[in-house]
Amino acid sequence: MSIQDRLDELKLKLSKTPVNKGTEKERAKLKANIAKLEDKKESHESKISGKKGLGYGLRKSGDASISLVGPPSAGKSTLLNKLTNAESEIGYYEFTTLKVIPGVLNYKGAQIQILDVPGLIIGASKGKGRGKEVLSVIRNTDLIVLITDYKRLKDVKQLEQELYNSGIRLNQQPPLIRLKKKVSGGINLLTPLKLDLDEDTIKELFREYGIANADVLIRENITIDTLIDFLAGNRVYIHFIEILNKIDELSKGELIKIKKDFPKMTFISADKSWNLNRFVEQLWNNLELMRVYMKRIGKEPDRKAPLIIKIGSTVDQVCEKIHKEFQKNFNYARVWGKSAKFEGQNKGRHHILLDEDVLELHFK
Ligand SMILES: Nc1nc2c(ncn2[C@@H]2O[C@H](COP(=O)(O)OP(=O)(O)O)[C@@H](O)[C@H]2O)c(=O)[nH]1
Ligand SMILES: [Mg+2]
Repeated sequence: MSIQDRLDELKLKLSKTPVNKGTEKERAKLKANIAKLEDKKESHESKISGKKGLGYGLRKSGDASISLVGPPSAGKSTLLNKLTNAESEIGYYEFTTLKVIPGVLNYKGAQIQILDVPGLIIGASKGKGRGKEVLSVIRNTDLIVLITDYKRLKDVKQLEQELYNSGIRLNQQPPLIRLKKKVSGGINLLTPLKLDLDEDTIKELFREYGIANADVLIRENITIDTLIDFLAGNRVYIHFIEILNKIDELSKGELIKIKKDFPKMTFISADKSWNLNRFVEQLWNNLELMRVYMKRIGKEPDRKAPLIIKIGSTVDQVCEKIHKEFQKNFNYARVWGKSAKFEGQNKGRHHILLDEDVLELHFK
């Protein structure tokens, strides 16, 4: 029996299993087996085609990367050209963009790579088109922007499903689970919460993934699916923004109606440059980046060239980003700005910086 036959069989069985407390353990087992087979199929197929992780031979560059996806002719190329230095071909026909085109958006001193990724189509996660390659590009970016127009609003849910099927979790945090494997003693479950899932079901899922002995700390009300995500270990958690383009073609009444049905969507006209500033600000906020101005002793910092780093980073992480030697030889830092109680305050390596802080490093 092929992997696919086995998968179809299990999926049929799952669809016939009623959803209630009594069938929880059975459903958990079925779902785990389905997830494992999907992963097995995936690695099997990529072995056959001999393809490695990143498709299209693309390299990451800049401080962060964004993938721009959506149905053909939604306006991906138009938007990319408005936001970046890229020259992405704009066409009246579908499938004008056959390869991924990168551009760089310069914003607040950061260089943000935006990739025009055309091939995310319905069926991509099953390998339709160059689906697998396309998904592996998307997987490696920091933010996904899905662009559509009023004619293709119904595609949104399906494209989200394609991303989900390929192990990409949108606007979701990794499950709050800590696992410490042991050699004996069974599964020892610890949680400060009252969980909806039965302890038995949870243990069964761990066993399905070959973990028989471990201390497990669970700090959120997990579901079968989020626990499988954790156990599978190859899921990625990426920020996600949905935009509706071509609002210049809509009446006020039509817009109001769509806004009601899709409250989370951002409305733009790439062609007319409507709402693009707000949209770029939204990109920046979702990337969760901040600026740190490095200062040499006795000199003014260069405010045009910030170091771009994740929000919540420490002095130590800044050192690491600049040079390993900096991290090794660090003595203390002086900090100006929002995270300092007074100008030029002395801080240690674990100090958490805030946006637009000025940082002066002192070494041993
Ligand atoms: N009315 C209108 N047309 C747009 C807008 N943005 C893009 N278009 C048009 O939509 C068509 C497809 O655009 P393109 O950027 O090539 O879409 P892509 O296939 O997603 O890259 C072109 O004819 C564009 O001129 C917009 O904001 N308003
Ligand atoms: Mg295009």
